[in-house]
Amino acid sequence: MGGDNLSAVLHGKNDLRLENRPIPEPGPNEVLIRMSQVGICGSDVSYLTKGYIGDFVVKQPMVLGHESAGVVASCGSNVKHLKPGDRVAIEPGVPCRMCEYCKGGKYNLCPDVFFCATPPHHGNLCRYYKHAADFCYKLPEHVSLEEGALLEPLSVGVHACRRAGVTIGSTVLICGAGPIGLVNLLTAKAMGATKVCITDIAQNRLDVAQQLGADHVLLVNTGDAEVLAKKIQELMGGMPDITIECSGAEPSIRLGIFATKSGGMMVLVGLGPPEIKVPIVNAAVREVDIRGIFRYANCYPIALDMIASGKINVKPLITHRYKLEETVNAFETARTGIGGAIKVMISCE
Ligand code: NAD
Ligand code: 572
Ligand code: ZN
Repeated sequence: MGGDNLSAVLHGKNDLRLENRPIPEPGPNEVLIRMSQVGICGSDVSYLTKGYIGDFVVKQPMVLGHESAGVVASCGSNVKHLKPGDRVAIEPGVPCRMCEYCKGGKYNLCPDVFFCATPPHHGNLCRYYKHAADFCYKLPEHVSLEEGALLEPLSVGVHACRRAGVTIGSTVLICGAGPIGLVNLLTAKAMGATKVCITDIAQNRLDVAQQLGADHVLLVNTGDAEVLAKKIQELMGGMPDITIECSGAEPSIRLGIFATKSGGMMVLVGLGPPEIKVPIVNAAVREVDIRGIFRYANCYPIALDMIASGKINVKPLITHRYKLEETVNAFETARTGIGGAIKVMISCE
């Protein structure tokens, strides 16, 4: 215990402090990790600027950060597959392992999950952090710690595209070109989608999407969704088989339903207001299935293999880099999106 463990602690709305905390002791099935790279997620920014997301309220000081990778410093007595010095990506959600969801393999639906930087659990934007060893994935030498941290948002893309049924020849509409829309773009292309169209209300985000391989981009507004759906059909040469909604905005979800081909699938990734008005009868009578996703399960190994094999390149998502000591500036960049920020990465070394 004791020692230097500088940590980015959120004390409440707009009250982020860098503080020294005790270095934790790993349990028998845990590893102590010297943190290296932590990406800032939109949820970290929401906790900072609003103090809550939905029912999850910051009521006590909480260390931020859940997109992370580091180096194993020490191992608990039962840990066999890792050793000090190993570079690992950290899967931030550790479930109970005992409930029907965990036993059935859908451990993302476990009601008793520990998830980094979701109140009341601490995250890992700090120098030292302990974690369940089996939720740490050793990185091959040629995969960087930054890429290790990006396995987290990439896993959201992998889970969404799998639930959407993206396959060779799929035509896909992605709504919203933030980090999550972009990892879905990369994943859908890697899974064989032949045409991917992406929308946003911000042209600079569409420019990035185009550089990352989007076949079509469409600058949308909050106007008539049926008119926009027609535009997408014209642009793509047909209605998309699949829509992956990554903004959470009501007009975009409405557009997603109208745009998707009859018999197709829309996956809701973006989470906005809890209740919204959508053309549900249109979806029903055209047999457009609507699915949600909640984080991911069993996706880290796939995301890692996609990066290690060169099938997906997430490096261009990183637009800004800061040191742990510069965390407040890093969050300001992430919050404002200044300088075309997509993924802001913090080095804890
Ligand atoms: P972000 O805010 O950076 O990106 C959202 C993008 O949507 C922005 O570029 C914004 O300009 C765009 N947008 C807003 N209104 C739009 C509209 N009408 N049409 C098209 N685009 C529009 O956020 P992000 O980090 O990319 O995350 C996206 C969403 O995914 C968030 O709602 C987040 O909470 C959610 N998310 C959900 C899960 C899950 O498990 N379901 C996991 C991770 C993230
Ligand atoms: O990387 C995981 C992740 N999940 C997000 C957002 C950002 N990053 N989700 C959106 C918010 N929900 S939630 O259920 N919640 C705050 C726990 O509203 C989780 C998924
Ligand atoms: Zn996140």
